[in-house]
Amino acid sequence: MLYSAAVSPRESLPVRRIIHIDMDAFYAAVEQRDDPTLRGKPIAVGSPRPRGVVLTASYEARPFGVRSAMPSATAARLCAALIFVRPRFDAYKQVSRQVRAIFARYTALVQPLSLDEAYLDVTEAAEAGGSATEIARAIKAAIRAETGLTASAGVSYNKFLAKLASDYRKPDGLFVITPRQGPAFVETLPIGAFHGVGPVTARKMQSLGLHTGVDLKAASLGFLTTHFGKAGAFYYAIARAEDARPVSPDRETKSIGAERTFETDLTEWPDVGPAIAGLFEKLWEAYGREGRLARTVTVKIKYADFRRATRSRSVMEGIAARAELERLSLELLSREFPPPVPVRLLGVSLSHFATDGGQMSLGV
Ligand code: TTP
Ligand code: MG
Repeated sequence: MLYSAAVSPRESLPVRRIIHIDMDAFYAAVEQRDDPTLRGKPIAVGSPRPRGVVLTASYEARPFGVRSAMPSATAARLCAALIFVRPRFDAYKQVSRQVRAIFARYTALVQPLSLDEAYLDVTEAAEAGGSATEIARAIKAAIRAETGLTASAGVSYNKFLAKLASDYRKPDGLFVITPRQGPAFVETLPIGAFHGVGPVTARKMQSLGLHTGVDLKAASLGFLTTHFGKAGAFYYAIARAEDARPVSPDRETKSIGAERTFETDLTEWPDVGPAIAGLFEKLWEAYGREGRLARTVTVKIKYADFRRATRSRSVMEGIAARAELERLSLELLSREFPPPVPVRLLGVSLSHFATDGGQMSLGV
């Protein structure tokens, strides 16, 4: 039998040129840009209320230990001078649009990960003249000139390394990891610094004796898939500084969700609200980062006997207020109470994102 040699031009390219761009202290930097009295000061974007969380902190606040996702009360305790600023998602979205327009000057292969972060495949542009590093430098300069903000850039031959590189010299950084440097760079990393290895997986790896990139590289593919399932193959590859994932411009978030398994199963309706308050907090934050309006809310229930149910509700105009998200979710859940058997997990997700025009202006 004859086979035709079907190698696409992109696959036959020896080395890709990938840039990862990430804005510095994004929401906080926009607030300091727009209100000069905040410049040079420790600020946290988020609600100062006791149940509020910090979305991000200015670089002045970071030496105190103030971090994203930290309860506002903790942040205020760590840094007495901390100024809380309410988020203005419209302003962040506006900057995000400007920055994406700058990326588009260099390549159509742009994959945004959030309002402030994107991968760019500049292989073609770099071949046409000008190295990937020069392109990264030009993009940083354009961002500074046109938005008044700084970004950090990582340049490498795959997504995994480009992302690591952008983090390496933050803020206002530019760091390059060449194909020669990649494997050695990964070997020195502590397990917790691998993007794609979350805190839970990191703890599990440590309990298996995997503390650094060297340890991970020494683990066999069989060992990793036994302990980590499908993700094992990904870990095996990144330990070798290999990552074949393409920069895919149309990869869109299809849904955003949060869920919670309860220590004690739920049976009483009045317990539901308090039990999932934190879940709404988490979901609303992630939704703010996505930057597009969702039209559908879905609730998920898992029962003590492991049966599960989902219920959905859609609204034409999109969900723009947190109170609406909570009301719709609780309405859907209230119909399932009292439950036939105790409830062990509840989840809420948002989907059917606007592909255009769905301007996000979230009430907080
Ligand atoms: P990040 O890029 O993670 O953080 P950052 O840009 O504030 O700071 P850095 O210089 O370290 O990159 O996230 C981008 C924005 O997303 C951030 O400004 C606020 C928002 N965000 C949240 O709302 N919640 C979160 O938990 C995180 C991590 C970010
Ligand atoms: Mg950032």
